[in-house]
Amino acid sequence: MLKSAAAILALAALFFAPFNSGSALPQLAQAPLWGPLSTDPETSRSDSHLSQWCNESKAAFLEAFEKGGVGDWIVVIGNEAADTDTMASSLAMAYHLSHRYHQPEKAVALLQIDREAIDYRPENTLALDFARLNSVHADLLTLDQLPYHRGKVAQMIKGLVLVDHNRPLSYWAGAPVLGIVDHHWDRGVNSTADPRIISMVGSASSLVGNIISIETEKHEPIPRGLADLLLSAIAIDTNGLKKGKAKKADRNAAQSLFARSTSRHKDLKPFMKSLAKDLKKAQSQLQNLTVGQMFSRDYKGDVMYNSTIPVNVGYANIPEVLDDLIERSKNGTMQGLVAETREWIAANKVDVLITMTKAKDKKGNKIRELILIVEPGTNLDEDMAERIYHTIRDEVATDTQLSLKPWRAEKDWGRWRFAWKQIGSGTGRKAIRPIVERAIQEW
Ligand SMILES: [Mn+2]
Repeated sequence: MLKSAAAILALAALFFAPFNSGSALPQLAQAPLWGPLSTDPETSRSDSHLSQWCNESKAAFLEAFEKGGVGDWIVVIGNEAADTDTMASSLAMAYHLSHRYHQPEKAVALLQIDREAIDYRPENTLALDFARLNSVHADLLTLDQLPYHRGKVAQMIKGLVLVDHNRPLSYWAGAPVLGIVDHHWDRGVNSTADPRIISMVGSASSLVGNIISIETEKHEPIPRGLADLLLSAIAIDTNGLKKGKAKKADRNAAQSLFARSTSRHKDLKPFMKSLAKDLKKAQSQLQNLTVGQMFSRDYKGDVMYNSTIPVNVGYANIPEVLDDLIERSKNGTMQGLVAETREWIAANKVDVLITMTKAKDKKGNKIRELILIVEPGTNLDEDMAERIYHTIRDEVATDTQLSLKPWRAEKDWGRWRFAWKQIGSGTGRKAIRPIVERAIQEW
């Protein structure tokens, strides 16, 4: 059954019913993006070849844990923020590895989030629907379905292929990195990976798309749904192939994937623009998420070691400011926000949480805030929390590059938490991370 994009978003809204404010769902582009249902299996919108394969590879991988082991399996992972690019590039890479004529591998894509978190990014829900994947994501392998913790799985598998990041989380230390296809800054590790393609283009999905199109004679054409999914990721990351955002590799990949997609547009450019518009619209529909879901939505965390003590450090990006988060809490107060943040931190066993908020004020000026929370209880006792909090706070507060001033001093945040407002254009996760890492190693 063909579900319209509006219908799937309505469904997503129902899913978050407790906080459904009933506000408008995104207005999708006037002209339908994708072709109609057809009796021709090659062009049919109901073609779910991709979903079928996803289901099969996931089932075979999970079964292998009980039957003979997973020693011959490659797990393809993207980064743990699990955005559309990570989803599309990991599924595409796993598909590619398992379908080439020469040396096909047993490969499965693993999303490093729980299944319910996929919908915390409404653009993911929409892109998956466009690609005709299962509406409740039963065909995707997520963390909550693994029979063991990542650290144990790492020691059992043949190896990892990384897409959309180039250094795996510390949990995966036991697994060899066999391949890398990424568009982030090269951290210079895993030099024996083959392929090792790291290029600062708009989207990792473009790089995987290009591998597929270059090696197209080496396997059957990819499912049309997979071309559609990769195009969605490229459209989001390059804002519809916008100049400056899209590099040559992005345009080339989009062109070749377009020929294989179910798009009903004749021309690539208007199609990509329209696709980006729909997905961007969906991206901003966050009104039904709870405070905790806002933290989970774009979260990157890992374990750091200070001599012998493991410290769980995480970074959350939130596309709204503190005042909005306070309003989002169940009772709309600062205390409410603090309580819900605490709950989330405890549930996720985080010791140090760095939150970066970002929004525009009424005049269109960018506002960025930085929130530091250190929480004893998991790995840290109160003395450790005290020390680590002050070390990070001092490092961050005196950093000239960050240029911060305290966020409303009259608001009581409680112990081991502090918020700043950034002055000027501000900097993101990339700039703050080394400061925090240094502070943790020094305390
Ligand atoms: Mn990416």
